[in-house]
Amino acid sequence: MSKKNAMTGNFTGKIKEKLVAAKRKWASDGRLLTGITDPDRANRLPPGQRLVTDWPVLDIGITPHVAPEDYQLEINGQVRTPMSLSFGDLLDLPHVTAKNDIHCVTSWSRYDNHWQGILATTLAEMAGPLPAARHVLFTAHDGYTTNVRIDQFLDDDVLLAHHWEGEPLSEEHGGPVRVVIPKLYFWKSAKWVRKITFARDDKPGFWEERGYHNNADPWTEQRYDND
Ligand SMILES: Nc1nc2c(c(=O)[nH]1)N[C@H]1C(S)=C(S)[C@@H](COP(=O)(O)O)O[C@H]1N2
Ligand SMILES: [Mo]
Repeated sequence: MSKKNAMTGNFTGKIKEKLVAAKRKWASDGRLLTGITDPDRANRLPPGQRLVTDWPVLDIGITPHVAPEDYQLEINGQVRTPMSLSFGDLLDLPHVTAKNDIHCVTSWSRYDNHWQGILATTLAEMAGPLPAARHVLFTAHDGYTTNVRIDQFLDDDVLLAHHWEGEPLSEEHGGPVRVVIPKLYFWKSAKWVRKITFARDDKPGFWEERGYHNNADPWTEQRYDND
């Protein structure tokens, strides 16, 4: 299984095949589904979730080592101004601090994460999505991909984060820069993001192709696409 992976060109190493197989099985079995929904968010903890105080590391198994000085973020596709931004370019943009909760589909949630980063809307203002842009596709340095609708990306709480709890985001959690989309299950928040593509058409990402829900709303338990 170490053949060139179809996901991206710079994919190297071996993914955690067992973990991927187990999570695919969860999807086909509908594991963790409670059948309860809380669309109005009456509770802080979404259905079927349990609170943790540590911060689990979850990924497909390759931790890319990207030095901040080598980091580039490409923004392309259906935009007026495609661009490539270095880490320094990103640091020069207006910054925000934000606090939010993380909800991972494997059932852990973590409250009150403090981030520093750049709003997705700031990047969108610079790149200028064209009217044809309806979806946003993320590509990461480990080959991982994920996808959201453009309105989900342009929500006012979506960040490109590079600090967590006042410290540079650690490598295992996606440093130098990761996406944070608080309203969706955390698999939509690409670590080590290297490309943000505004697209006319949707394109399922790594987990979306393996049985996970395209929309990923924790409050209505959109865990799997067969529910
Ligand atoms: N590049 C990349 N981003 C990724 C993943 C991954 O494998 N690669 N896994 C996703 C999943 S399933 C989860 S739950 C979160 C975990 O982020 P954490 O390790 O910081 O908790 O990252 C998401 N983003
Ligand atoms: Mo996850």
